[in-house]
Amino acid sequence: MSDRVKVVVTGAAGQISYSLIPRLVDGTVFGNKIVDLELVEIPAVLNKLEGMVMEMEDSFFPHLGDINITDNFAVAAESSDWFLLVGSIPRGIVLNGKKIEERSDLLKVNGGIFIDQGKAIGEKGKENAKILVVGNPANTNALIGHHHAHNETQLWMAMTMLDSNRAKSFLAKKASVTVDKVSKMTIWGNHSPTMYPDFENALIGNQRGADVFSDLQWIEEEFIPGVQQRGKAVIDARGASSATSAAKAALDTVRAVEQKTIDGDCFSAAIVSDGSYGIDEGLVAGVPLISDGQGKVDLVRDFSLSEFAKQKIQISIEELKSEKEAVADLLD
Ligand code: NAX
Repeated sequence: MSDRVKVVVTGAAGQISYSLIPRLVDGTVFGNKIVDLELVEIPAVLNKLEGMVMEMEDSFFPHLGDINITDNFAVAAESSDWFLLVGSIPRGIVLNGKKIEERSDLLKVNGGIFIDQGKAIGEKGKENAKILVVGNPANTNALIGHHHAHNETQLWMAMTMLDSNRAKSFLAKKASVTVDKVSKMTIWGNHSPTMYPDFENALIGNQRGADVFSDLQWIEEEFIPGVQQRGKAVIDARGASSATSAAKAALDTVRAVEQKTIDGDCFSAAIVSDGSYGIDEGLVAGVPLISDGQGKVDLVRDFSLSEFAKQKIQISIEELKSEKEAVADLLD
Protein backbone atom coordinates (compact mmCIF):
# COMPACT_ATOMS: atom_id res chain seq x y z
CA MET A 1 0.00 0.00 0.00
CA SER A 2 1.23 3.51 -0.83
CA ASP A 3 2.67 5.63 1.94
CA ARG A 4 1.04 8.73 0.44
CA VAL A 5 -2.59 9.64 -0.07
CA LYS A 6 -3.82 12.41 -2.35
CA VAL A 7 -6.97 14.21 -1.21
CA VAL A 8 -9.03 16.74 -3.16
CA VAL A 9 -11.19 19.16 -1.17
CA THR A 10 -13.63 21.46 -2.98
CA GLY A 11 -15.18 24.47 -1.30
CA ALA A 12 -11.79 24.71 0.40
CA ALA A 13 -12.25 28.35 1.41
CA GLY A 14 -15.63 27.70 3.01
CA GLN A 15 -16.41 27.37 6.69
CA ILE A 16 -16.56 23.55 6.87
CA SER A 17 -13.22 23.24 5.09
CA TYR A 18 -11.53 25.62 7.51
CA SER A 19 -12.18 23.06 10.22
CA LEU A 20 -11.74 20.01 8.00
CA ILE A 21 -8.48 20.57 6.13
CA PRO A 22 -6.06 20.85 9.07
CA ARG A 23 -7.46 17.68 10.61
CA LEU A 24 -6.90 15.67 7.42
CA VAL A 25 -3.17 15.91 8.02
CA ASP A 26 -2.95 15.54 11.81
CA GLY A 27 -2.26 11.81 11.64
CA THR A 28 -5.63 10.68 13.02
CA VAL A 29 -7.32 10.01 9.67
CA PHE A 30 -4.67 8.51 7.39
CA GLY A 31 -2.28 7.27 10.07
CA ASN A 32 1.35 7.66 9.11
CA LYS A 33 0.69 8.35 5.44
CA ILE A 34 1.87 11.62 3.94
CA VAL A 35 -1.20 13.55 2.81
CA ASP A 36 -1.01 15.55 -0.42
CA LEU A 37 -3.77 18.14 -0.64
CA GLU A 38 -5.47 19.64 -3.68
CA LEU A 39 -7.62 22.56 -2.52
CA VAL A 40 -10.21 23.62 -5.09
CA GLU A 41 -12.21 26.83 -5.16
CA ILE A 42 -13.96 29.15 -7.55
CA PRO A 43 -11.62 31.82 -9.00
CA ALA A 44 -13.16 34.66 -6.94
CA VAL A 45 -11.90 33.27 -3.63
CA LEU A 46 -8.66 31.53 -4.63
CA ASN A 47 -6.65 34.23 -2.82
CA LYS A 48 -8.28 33.17 0.45
CA LEU A 49 -6.70 29.77 -0.05
CA GLU A 50 -3.25 31.34 -0.14
CA GLY A 51 -3.92 32.31 3.47
CA MET A 52 -5.03 28.77 4.22
CA VAL A 53 -1.80 27.37 2.77
CA MET A 54 0.23 29.75 4.94
CA GLU A 55 -1.64 28.60 8.03
CA MET A 56 -1.11 24.96 7.14
CA GLU A 57 2.62 25.58 6.70
CA ASP A 58 2.72 27.44 10.02
CA SER A 59 0.98 24.65 11.91
CA PHE A 60 3.84 22.10 11.89
CA PHE A 61 2.05 19.08 10.46
CA PRO A 62 4.65 16.35 9.90
CA HIS A 63 2.18 14.40 7.73
CA LEU A 64 1.50 17.27 5.34
CA GLY A 65 2.87 16.57 1.86
CA ASP A 66 2.34 18.75 -1.21
CA ILE A 67 -0.38 21.37 -0.97
CA ASN A 68 -1.79 22.97 -4.12
CA ILE A 69 -4.56 25.45 -4.70
CA THR A 70 -6.48 25.60 -7.96
CA ASP A 71 -9.75 26.48 -9.65
CA ASN A 72 -9.19 23.65 -12.13
CA PHE A 73 -10.92 20.58 -10.74
CA ALA A 74 -9.78 18.29 -13.55
CA VAL A 75 -6.12 19.03 -12.80
CA ALA A 76 -6.69 18.44 -9.09
CA ALA A 77 -8.43 15.13 -9.80
CA GLU A 78 -5.36 13.55 -11.44
CA SER A 79 -4.42 10.36 -9.57
CA SER A 80 -6.33 11.37 -6.44
CA ASP A 81 -7.42 8.79 -3.87
CA TRP A 82 -10.07 10.75 -1.99
CA PHE A 83 -12.48 13.50 -3.04
CA LEU A 84 -14.23 15.53 -0.37
CA LEU A 85 -16.75 17.51 -2.38
CA VAL A 86 -17.79 20.22 0.04
CA GLY A 87 -18.16 23.06 -2.46
CA SER A 88 -21.60 24.13 -3.52
CA ILE A 89 -23.69 27.18 -4.28
CA PRO A 90 -25.82 28.19 -1.28
CA ARG A 91 -29.49 29.09 -1.44
CA GLY A 92 -30.09 32.84 -1.75
CA ILE A 93 -27.12 33.63 -4.04
CA VAL A 94 -27.74 35.66 -7.23
CA LEU A 95 -26.50 33.89 -10.35
CA ASN A 96 -26.82 35.44 -13.82
CA GLY A 97 -29.30 37.96 -12.40
CA LYS A 98 -31.50 35.28 -10.83
CA LYS A 99 -31.81 34.63 -7.11
CA ILE A 100 -31.43 30.91 -6.40
CA GLU A 101 -34.20 30.25 -3.92
CA GLU A 102 -36.32 27.34 -5.11
CA ARG A 103 -35.11 23.84 -4.26
CA SER A 104 -35.46 22.90 -7.93
CA ASP A 105 -33.11 25.76 -8.95
CA LEU A 106 -30.68 24.76 -6.22
CA LEU A 107 -30.76 21.17 -7.43
CA LYS A 108 -29.99 22.22 -10.98
CA VAL A 109 -27.32 24.80 -10.29
CA ASN A 110 -25.41 22.48 -7.98
CA GLY A 111 -26.14 19.40 -10.04
CA GLY A 112 -24.49 21.12 -13.00
CA ILE A 113 -21.21 21.36 -11.07
CA PHE A 114 -21.28 17.64 -10.43
CA ILE A 115 -21.47 16.69 -14.11
CA ASP A 116 -17.96 18.01 -14.76
CA GLN A 117 -16.62 16.88 -11.42
CA GLY A 118 -18.03 13.39 -11.98
CA LYS A 119 -16.45 13.14 -15.44
CA ALA A 120 -13.06 14.31 -14.14
CA ILE A 121 -13.13 11.89 -11.20
CA GLY A 122 -14.10 8.95 -13.40
CA GLU A 123 -11.37 9.70 -15.95
CA LYS A 124 -8.54 11.04 -13.82
CA GLY A 125 -9.17 9.90 -10.25
CA LYS A 126 -7.48 6.69 -9.11
CA GLU A 127 -9.17 3.34 -9.59
CA ASN A 128 -10.95 2.57 -6.30
CA ALA A 129 -11.00 6.26 -5.34
CA LYS A 130 -13.50 7.25 -2.66
CA ILE A 131 -15.77 10.23 -3.08
CA LEU A 132 -17.69 11.89 -0.25
CA VAL A 133 -20.23 14.52 -1.27
CA VAL A 134 -20.95 17.01 1.50
CA GLY A 135 -22.28 19.94 -0.54
CA ASN A 136 -26.06 20.00 -0.66
CA PRO A 137 -28.28 18.57 -2.02
CA ALA A 138 -25.69 15.90 -1.23
CA ASN A 139 -27.52 12.73 -2.32
CA THR A 140 -28.62 14.09 -5.66
CA ASN A 141 -25.24 15.73 -6.30
CA ALA A 142 -23.67 12.31 -5.73
CA LEU A 143 -26.23 10.70 -8.03
CA ILE A 144 -25.23 13.09 -10.83
CA GLY A 145 -21.50 12.76 -10.17
CA HIS A 146 -21.63 8.97 -10.13
CA HIS A 147 -23.71 8.91 -13.32
CA HIS A 148 -21.12 10.93 -15.22
CA ALA A 149 -18.07 9.21 -13.74
CA HIS A 150 -18.70 5.87 -15.50
CA ASN A 151 -16.19 4.20 -13.21
CA GLU A 152 -17.61 1.44 -11.05
CA THR A 153 -14.32 0.82 -9.24
CA GLN A 154 -14.87 4.10 -7.41
CA LEU A 155 -17.18 4.55 -4.43
CA TRP A 156 -19.54 7.53 -4.37
CA MET A 157 -21.02 8.48 -1.01
CA ALA A 158 -23.16 11.36 0.24
CA MET A 159 -22.60 12.36 3.85
CA THR A 160 -25.12 11.30 6.48
CA MET A 161 -22.55 10.93 9.29
CA LEU A 162 -23.46 14.28 10.83
CA ASP A 163 -27.07 13.14 11.13
CA SER A 164 -25.84 9.84 12.55
CA ASN A 165 -23.65 11.60 15.14
CA ARG A 166 -26.56 13.83 16.07
CA ALA A 167 -28.87 10.83 16.46
CA LYS A 168 -26.32 9.07 18.70
CA SER A 169 -26.15 12.13 20.89
CA PHE A 170 -29.96 12.33 21.25
CA LEU A 171 -30.20 8.62 22.15
CA ALA A 172 -27.28 8.79 24.58
CA LYS A 173 -28.90 11.66 26.46
CA LYS A 174 -32.24 9.89 26.61
CA ALA A 175 -30.65 6.65 27.87
CA SER A 176 -28.33 8.57 30.26
CA VAL A 177 -25.19 7.04 28.79
CA THR A 178 -22.15 8.58 27.11
CA VAL A 179 -22.16 8.80 23.29
CA ASP A 180 -19.54 6.08 22.92
CA LYS A 181 -22.09 3.56 24.22
CA VAL A 182 -24.31 4.14 21.18
CA SER A 183 -23.35 2.23 18.04
CA LYS A 184 -24.82 0.72 14.87
CA MET A 185 -26.63 3.92 13.93
CA THR A 186 -28.05 4.28 10.44
CA ILE A 187 -29.58 7.27 8.74
CA TRP A 188 -31.85 5.97 6.00
CA GLY A 189 -32.74 7.92 2.87
CA ASN A 190 -31.96 11.51 2.05
CA HIS A 191 -29.74 14.00 3.89
CA SER A 192 -32.71 16.30 4.34
CA PRO A 193 -35.52 16.75 6.85
CA THR A 194 -37.11 13.48 5.59
CA MET A 195 -34.18 11.31 6.75
CA TYR A 196 -35.00 8.43 9.08
CA PRO A 197 -32.68 7.87 12.07
CA ASP A 198 -32.95 4.17 12.90
CA PHE A 199 -33.26 4.01 16.69
CA GLU A 200 -34.54 0.40 16.60
CA ASN A 201 -31.41 -1.19 15.13
CA ALA A 202 -29.04 1.11 17.04
CA LEU A 203 -27.27 -0.48 20.00
CA ILE A 204 -27.11 1.06 23.47
CA GLY A 205 -24.32 -0.99 24.94
CA ASN A 206 -25.40 -4.46 23.86
CA GLN A 207 -29.12 -3.76 23.81
CA ARG A 208 -31.16 -2.99 20.70
CA GLY A 209 -32.68 0.48 20.67
CA ALA A 210 -36.07 -1.13 20.00
CA ASP A 211 -35.82 -2.72 23.48
CA VAL A 212 -34.45 0.36 25.24
CA PHE A 213 -36.73 3.13 23.99
CA SER A 214 -40.31 2.37 24.93
CA ASP A 215 -41.39 6.03 24.96
CA LEU A 216 -42.68 6.14 21.39
CA GLN A 217 -44.13 9.60 21.90
CA TRP A 218 -40.59 10.87 22.56
CA ILE A 219 -39.36 9.01 19.46
CA GLU A 220 -42.04 10.49 17.21
CA GLU A 221 -42.27 13.98 18.63
CA GLU A 222 -38.76 14.74 19.82
CA PHE A 223 -36.14 12.29 18.58
CA ILE A 224 -36.98 11.99 14.88
CA PRO A 225 -37.91 15.65 14.27
CA GLY A 226 -35.06 16.74 16.56
CA VAL A 227 -32.47 14.96 14.40
CA GLN A 228 -34.18 15.97 11.17
CA GLN A 229 -34.26 19.67 12.16
CA ARG A 230 -30.97 19.87 14.04
CA GLY A 231 -29.21 21.71 11.22
CA LYS A 232 -31.85 24.44 11.31
CA ALA A 233 -31.65 24.63 15.11
CA VAL A 234 -27.89 25.24 14.85
CA ILE A 235 -28.44 27.98 12.24
CA ASP A 236 -31.08 29.63 14.42
CA ALA A 237 -28.79 29.60 17.45
CA ARG A 238 -25.43 30.34 15.82
CA GLY A 239 -26.51 32.51 12.92
CA ALA A 240 -24.44 30.21 10.69
CA SER A 241 -24.70 26.59 9.62
CA SER A 242 -22.96 23.64 11.29
CA ALA A 243 -19.28 23.74 10.47
CA THR A 244 -17.21 22.09 13.20
CA SER A 245 -19.61 19.18 13.56
CA ALA A 246 -19.92 18.82 9.76
CA ALA A 247 -16.13 18.75 9.39
CA LYS A 248 -15.87 16.16 12.18
CA ALA A 249 -18.53 14.06 10.44
CA ALA A 250 -16.61 14.17 7.15
CA LEU A 251 -13.45 13.05 8.96
CA ASP A 252 -15.44 10.31 10.73
CA THR A 253 -16.67 9.06 7.35
CA VAL A 254 -13.17 8.92 5.90
CA ARG A 255 -11.95 7.09 9.02
CA ALA A 256 -14.92 4.70 8.86
CA VAL A 257 -13.91 3.74 5.30
CA GLU A 258 -10.16 3.62 5.95
CA GLN A 259 -10.45 1.47 9.10
CA LYS A 260 -12.04 -1.93 9.56
CA THR A 261 -15.49 -1.66 11.11
CA ILE A 262 -15.71 -3.18 14.58
CA ASP A 263 -17.67 -6.46 14.50
CA GLY A 264 -21.37 -5.83 15.07
CA ASP A 265 -21.13 -2.10 14.32
CA CYS A 266 -21.81 -0.20 11.09
CA PHE A 267 -21.49 3.36 9.83
CA SER A 268 -23.83 5.60 7.93
CA ALA A 269 -23.44 7.07 4.46
CA ALA A 270 -25.61 7.26 1.36
CA ILE A 271 -24.46 5.10 -1.57
CA VAL A 272 -25.89 4.10 -4.93
CA SER A 273 -28.68 1.62 -4.24
CA ASP A 274 -28.59 -1.88 -5.72
CA GLY A 275 -32.29 -2.28 -4.94
CA SER A 276 -31.76 -3.72 -1.43
CA TYR A 277 -34.26 -2.87 1.31
CA GLY A 278 -36.76 -1.90 -1.40
CA ILE A 279 -34.84 1.28 -2.26
CA ASP A 280 -35.08 2.00 -5.98
CA GLU A 281 -31.95 0.92 -7.80
CA GLY A 282 -29.71 3.85 -8.73
CA LEU A 283 -30.89 6.29 -6.06
CA VAL A 284 -28.23 7.52 -3.63
CA ALA A 285 -29.73 6.68 -0.26
CA GLY A 286 -28.50 6.40 3.31
CA VAL A 287 -27.90 2.80 4.42
CA PRO A 288 -25.81 0.85 6.98
CA LEU A 289 -22.27 0.11 5.80
CA ILE A 290 -19.17 -1.76 6.90
CA SER A 291 -15.57 -1.50 5.74
CA ASP A 292 -12.86 -4.16 5.64
CA GLY A 293 -10.24 -1.44 6.15
CA GLN A 294 -8.61 -2.39 2.84
CA GLY A 295 -10.74 -0.18 0.62
CA LYS A 296 -13.82 -2.40 0.35
CA VAL A 297 -17.12 -1.06 1.68
CA ASP A 298 -20.22 -3.26 1.86
CA LEU A 299 -23.86 -2.77 2.59
CA VAL A 300 -25.10 -4.52 5.75
CA ARG A 301 -27.96 -6.61 4.43
CA ASP A 302 -29.51 -8.19 7.50
CA PHE A 303 -31.20 -5.25 9.26
CA SER A 304 -34.78 -5.95 10.20
CA LEU A 305 -37.05 -2.99 9.61
CA SER A 306 -40.35 -2.49 11.41
CA GLU A 307 -43.44 -1.32 9.53
CA PHE A 308 -42.96 2.07 11.26
CA ALA A 309 -39.39 2.29 9.90
CA LYS A 310 -40.39 1.16 6.41
CA GLN A 311 -43.06 3.85 6.20
CA LYS A 312 -40.66 6.58 7.32
CA ILE A 313 -37.93 5.42 4.93
CA GLN A 314 -40.40 5.38 2.05
CA ILE A 315 -41.15 9.08 2.60
CA SER A 316 -37.47 9.89 2.16
CA ILE A 317 -37.15 7.62 -0.87
CA GLU A 318 -40.10 9.38 -2.51
CA GLU A 319 -38.29 12.67 -1.97
CA LEU A 320 -35.13 11.27 -3.56
CA LYS A 321 -37.18 10.12 -6.54
CA SER A 322 -38.64 13.58 -6.99
CA GLU A 323 -35.17 15.15 -6.74
CA LYS A 324 -33.98 12.74 -9.42
CA GLU A 325 -36.90 13.77 -11.64
CA ALA A 326 -36.04 17.46 -11.09
CA VAL A 327 -32.53 16.88 -12.49
CA ALA A 328 -33.50 14.38 -15.18
CA ASP A 329 -31.98 16.57 -17.90
CA LEU A 330 -28.61 16.41 -16.10
CA LEU A 331 -28.63 12.61 -16.27
CA ASP A 332 -28.56 12.15 -20.04
P1 NAX B 1 -19.59 27.83 2.54
O1 NAX B 1 -20.55 28.65 1.76
O2 NAX B 1 -18.87 28.43 3.71
O3 NAX B 1 -18.49 27.22 1.56
C1 NAX B 1 -18.80 26.67 0.33
C2 NAX B 1 -17.62 26.95 -0.57
O4 NAX B 1 -17.82 26.24 -1.80
C3 NAX B 1 -17.46 28.43 -0.94
O5 NAX B 1 -16.17 28.88 -0.55
C4 NAX B 1 -17.64 28.44 -2.46
O6 NAX B 1 -16.80 29.40 -3.09
C5 NAX B 1 -17.23 27.01 -2.82
N1 NAX B 1 -17.69 26.56 -4.12
C6 NAX B 1 -18.86 26.81 -4.76
N2 NAX B 1 -18.88 26.23 -5.98
C7 NAX B 1 -17.70 25.57 -6.09
C8 NAX B 1 -17.14 24.79 -7.12
N3 NAX B 1 -17.77 24.57 -8.27
N4 NAX B 1 -15.90 24.26 -6.93
C9 NAX B 1 -15.23 24.49 -5.79
N5 NAX B 1 -15.72 25.25 -4.78
C10 NAX B 1 -16.94 25.76 -4.92
O7 NAX B 1 -20.40 26.53 2.99
P2 NAX B 1 -20.10 25.47 4.12
O8 NAX B 1 -20.74 25.90 5.39
O9 NAX B 1 -18.65 25.16 4.13
O10 NAX B 1 -20.97 24.23 3.59
C11 NAX B 1 -20.65 23.58 2.39
C12 NAX B 1 -21.78 22.67 1.97
O11 NAX B 1 -21.99 21.66 2.94
C13 NAX B 1 -23.13 23.35 1.81
O12 NAX B 1 -23.74 22.89 0.62
C14 NAX B 1 -23.93 22.87 3.00
O13 NAX B 1 -25.32 22.87 2.75
C15 NAX B 1 -23.39 21.46 3.11
N6 NAX B 1 -23.61 20.76 4.36
C16 NAX B 1 -23.81 19.42 4.28
C17 NAX B 1 -23.94 18.64 5.40
C18 NAX B 1 -24.15 17.17 5.29
O14 NAX B 1 -24.34 16.53 6.34
N7 NAX B 1 -24.13 16.53 4.11
C19 NAX B 1 -23.94 19.24 6.75
C20 NAX B 1 -23.30 20.58 6.80
C21 NAX B 1 -23.56 21.47 5.63
O15 NAX B 1 -24.80 22.09 5.81
